[in-house]
Amino acid sequence: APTIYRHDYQPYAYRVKSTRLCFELDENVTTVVSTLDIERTGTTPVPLILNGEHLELISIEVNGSPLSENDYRLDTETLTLFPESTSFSLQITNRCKPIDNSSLMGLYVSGKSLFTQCEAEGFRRITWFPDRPDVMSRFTVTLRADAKRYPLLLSNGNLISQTDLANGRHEAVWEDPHPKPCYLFALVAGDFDCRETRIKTAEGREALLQVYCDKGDLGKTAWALQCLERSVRWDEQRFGLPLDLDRFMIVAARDFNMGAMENKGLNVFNSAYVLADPDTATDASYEAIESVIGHEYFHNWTGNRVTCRDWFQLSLKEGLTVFRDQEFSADMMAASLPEKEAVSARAVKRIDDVVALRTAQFPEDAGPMAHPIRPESYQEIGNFYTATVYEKGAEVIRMQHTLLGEEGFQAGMQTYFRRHDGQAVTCDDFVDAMDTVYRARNPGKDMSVFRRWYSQAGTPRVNVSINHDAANQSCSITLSQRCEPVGVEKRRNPPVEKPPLHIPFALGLLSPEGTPIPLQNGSDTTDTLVLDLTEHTQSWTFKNVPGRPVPSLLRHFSAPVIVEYDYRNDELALLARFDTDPFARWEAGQELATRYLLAQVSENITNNAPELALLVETWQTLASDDTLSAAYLARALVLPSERILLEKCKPADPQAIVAARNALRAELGIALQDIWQSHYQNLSETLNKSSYAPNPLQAGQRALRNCALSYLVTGQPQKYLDLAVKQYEGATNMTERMGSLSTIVHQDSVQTIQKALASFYSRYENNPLVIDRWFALQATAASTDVDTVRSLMTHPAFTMRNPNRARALLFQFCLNNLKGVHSQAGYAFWAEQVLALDAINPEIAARLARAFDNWRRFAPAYRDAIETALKKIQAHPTLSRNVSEIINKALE
Ligand code: HT7
Ligand code: ZN
Repeated sequence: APTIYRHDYQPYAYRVKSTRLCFELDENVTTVVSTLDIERTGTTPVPLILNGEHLELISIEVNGSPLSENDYRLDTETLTLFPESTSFSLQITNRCKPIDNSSLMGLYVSGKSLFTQCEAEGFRRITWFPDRPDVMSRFTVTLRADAKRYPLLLSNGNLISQTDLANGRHEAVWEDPHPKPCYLFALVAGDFDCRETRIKTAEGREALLQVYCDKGDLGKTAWALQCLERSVRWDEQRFGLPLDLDRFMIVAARDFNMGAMENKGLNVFNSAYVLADPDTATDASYEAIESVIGHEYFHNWTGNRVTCRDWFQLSLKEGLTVFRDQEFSADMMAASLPEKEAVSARAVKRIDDVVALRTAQFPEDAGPMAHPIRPESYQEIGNFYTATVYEKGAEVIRMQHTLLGEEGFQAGMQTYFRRHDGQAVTCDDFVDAMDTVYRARNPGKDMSVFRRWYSQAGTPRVNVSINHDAANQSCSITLSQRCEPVGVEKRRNPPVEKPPLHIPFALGLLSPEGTPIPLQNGSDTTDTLVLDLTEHTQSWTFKNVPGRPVPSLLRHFSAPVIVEYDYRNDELALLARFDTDPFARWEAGQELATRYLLAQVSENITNNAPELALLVETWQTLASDDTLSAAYLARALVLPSERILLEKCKPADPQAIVAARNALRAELGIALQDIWQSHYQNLSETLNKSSYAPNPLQAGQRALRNCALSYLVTGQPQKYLDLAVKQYEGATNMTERMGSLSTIVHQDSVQTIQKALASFYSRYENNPLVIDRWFALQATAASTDVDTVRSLMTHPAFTMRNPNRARALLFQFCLNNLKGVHSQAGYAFWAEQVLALDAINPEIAARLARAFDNWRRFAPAYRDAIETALKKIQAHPTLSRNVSEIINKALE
């Protein structure tokens, strides 16, 4: 497949002033008539190139006259015309086959309904069009379909008319007043229930908010509608951005490749991010729904009103919108709690986001798919909806927020919208807006060094050294940054020179007794100072530091970097006990546990390993600290995940990681039995006093209660398994039920496991989202191996064609069951499933294909077996462009 380069960008040679689409919808064969009002931008004639794939051409007319085959060129991916005049009307009639479309890109069938997914390049599967985000057009859409099968016909914008037609068909006409690129086009046709509310926007406009779902699911849409209304309010209040539509619709789809899609005024969602009630959704699902609904809604400004010039700029909308949804969730959590708890609620959200970044993005940035947040090249854009573009992209926005402060950042956003509303722009345009404000507020400084974050891949390392001068009571801190070559850079000769980045590095100092040392900041003092690291090495000196301090580093994770500082173990224990920054405090405990666990795995890292006793003591101190919220404790007391540990283990030894982590969980379960029991007891009493609500306070309490249960059962299964069974049987909500079921499934009593799984299945057999959980739980269970997964694949409820189901069983096994998958049989199974999925849905297959991206880091026996499996995939004769890009890069 050809490689597309960012530097080859050329503006499109034509404008599409208006687009009229008329659909004769039918799941077998849909006919599309597209009428485009086209104008050339330059003075000399140039070919008009339109994208189109898997389409059947019926006719082409220019200004009402049919073209003959000699007048155009048609190949598998493009239709080329040779217009002489500067402006003309082009009408194309074509057919497509929704029923045969298993890729879920373009127009496809889900259940009995029809949906579209056009981002990034799905519109070309509907009709021929300039399928690129910088071609914006005003859309009018006519939908015709059988009135019984498809009573609801939805598209973007405003409903202009609805008419009954002959032969039991009907028609709806929609007009979107906002010019948009075709990736934001959507249609939905089907029979749905709808929950709605009318609101008045801050500008005084009336707007209708609607959530559509399959018949029978209406009872599970209340939370989604609340989240939508809260999103509207939050964007008005914090960003001053109003809803610009009379009607905003969300439709839940069972079959969907990603989380959701921000089509203008008609968001299509994976039903997993819409449907919730206490009996079927966990606290984590409620939280995820809030965040995804916020995310898609916030795209209305950051993505739709101002969109991307080309797909290399994807982070322009995705990084910014993830930052906005993270802040939305943090504000929502904090708002529901008293002020004291609000600080820790924000820290909990930050911890969760950083864990997600380290789980998915750090490995990506160290592997064969490493790319800057604004990639330089790609073969298949679908492969670049990555943790780097999204999550690291959000960190890059967050650093700009840190450099400018809330007020300065909002001023930068206003500048951005003032300059670019209604345009398709670049990441540089965004930073230009922020830089204008930054320069005005920081004379003599600019963001030129900061911009390198957009073009440099790899996770930078910041090395910290401290020099304390006891005589002068001063302390100097030296920060040095470096970023190793990653991905293709490793093979460059001469080696790539990576210039320094602008890293806002938040730091505090603690006395050897654990009290905060005030740091001079201009004429004030502060506990936390943000240092501007812009060179390879810089030093700062602090006065009035009597003893050698313990540094609290990268507070609130102020930059997406890895910190290197040679802490003594007792210093980490001190930070875990006393640090006033909740993020750095959590980090210290996790680092202590990581050191202990890695030392169990590899004999050569024993020089700085803590004693088990220090770990137990630290966990005990944390678990008994009643100033900490339950939600925070649940994060602080859980050990670093297997995947995060694997990332730090050299060479990576998955089976040893699993064994070491389980052993430590059992040790802590036994050693702190009394504390776990008392938490379990107290939290049960507290939770029993009120009915279920998906609020952060209760969610934290349930999380800590499940954490305590899991430690108890892991430590002494014979003594505490009954407690888990009791919780399972008496559960009044899904969080309790899943917490206990997952504890049951991860121990050894086969009979208890089978009984609980059977009861769960029969209770929820008609709820697909819960059956996904049932598959996922078994996929990750300690006893599950390839044979178990194969047998689950023969279950009548399993299908590869539904992405949620494939993710629940295959992805969960391959990505999150290290014990089960890391064997020759596991890798062979993975290769087989990548190929099977590729024939159905290349976007999904390519994601599974990335499971062992970092195979070269593994210990030799694992490495060789993964290489064999990768080569098997590579040798397959009909790989999609998606999978072949991933596998070729992995083997390069
Ligand atoms: N902007 C949306 C991207 C998306 C997508 C991309 C490729 C294939 C299917 C897809 N579905 C949605 C999602 C978002 O970031 O909001
Ligand atoms: Zn997005």
